Amino acid sequence: MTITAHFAAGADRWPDWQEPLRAAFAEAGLDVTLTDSAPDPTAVDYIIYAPGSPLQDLSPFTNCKAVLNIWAGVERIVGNPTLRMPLCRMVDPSLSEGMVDYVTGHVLRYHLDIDAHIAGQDGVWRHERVPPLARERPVAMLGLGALGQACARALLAHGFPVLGWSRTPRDVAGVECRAGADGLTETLARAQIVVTLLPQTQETQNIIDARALATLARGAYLINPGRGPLIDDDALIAALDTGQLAHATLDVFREEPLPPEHPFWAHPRVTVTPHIAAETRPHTAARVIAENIRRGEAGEPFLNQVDTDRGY
Ligand code: NDP
Ligand code: OXD
Repeated sequence: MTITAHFAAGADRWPDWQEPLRAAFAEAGLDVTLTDSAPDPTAVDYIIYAPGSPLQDLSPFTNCKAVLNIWAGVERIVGNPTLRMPLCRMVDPSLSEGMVDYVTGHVLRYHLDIDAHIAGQDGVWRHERVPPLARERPVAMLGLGALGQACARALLAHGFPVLGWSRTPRDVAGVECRAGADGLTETLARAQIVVTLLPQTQETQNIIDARALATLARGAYLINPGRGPLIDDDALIAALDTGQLAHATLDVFREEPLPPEHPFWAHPRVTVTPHIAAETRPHTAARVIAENIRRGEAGEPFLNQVDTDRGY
């Protein structure tokens, strides 16, 4: 029997996704009718979804077996009251590789003080800036999920001590893992660079607030590719202004695109990147979608199913 998959992840993405999805379905031996329009919502078995989709009312999709999100983050769909079917998020090898590159690149930029050399190329031979070794520079990884663990492993391979923090206790080889509120304070107190790879939930809002920033060693660095609301923006600017925090690299914001008048753009101690830390790549992610459809049809548990009560 033919399976119907409705691509509701945005008209702009349809050209890039059609071919990889069809190829992945064929590779998985699935007979799928893939459509970007759903004249009869009751005939749809799976919805392929992205945040910001024009599709917000899922209630007509009465026979839909799952919503398959092509993003890792689900904060813009998880609370949708019409979501009555399972929701799966994206865990994709290319997404993880992209995030590893982004995080490693920005950690090394801070660690080696690359900015000082670029800005200080003025004909004066200054030899005073010898960086510590990576093994002398603890990095905190807030969030030890698919992306946090991949980044932690890459940083460990470079020699950085990694301090990990998660909601429930985790055991990640080589990482000093902590959980809970006390665990956060202990983690931050020892870190020189903090990376936030947490989902946006009620519990993680403003996790980096004035108190958290004050817990850090003076002159620490922050890299946030997680979500904007993890950070209290005013507290962050205050910490940067006093030098408590030396610099922040921010990829995600409460409002995206970041408005031109937002103080982060002009702040000398902030680097803004336009939500480009990691992108879902259709050729690898289509296989994850196909595998979840195969599982749905075989009555097997879905991969990466979101716990809607937990919010991620
Ligand atoms: P996962 O769901 O795999 O991991 C989330 C981690 O955060 C888990 O370790 C989880 O703890 C931890 N966590 C959740 N809530 C809390 C809490 N209240 N206190 C402490 N720890 C908590 O997510 P991913 O690693 O796949 O992705 C993380 C986030 O990265 C996404 O939600 C998205 O927001 C962002 N992202 C950003 C991209 C970009 O381009 N900027 C691209 C892709 C993702 P536990 O292990 O106990 O469950
Ligand atoms: C994601 C993202 O959640 O790109 O996948 O932010």
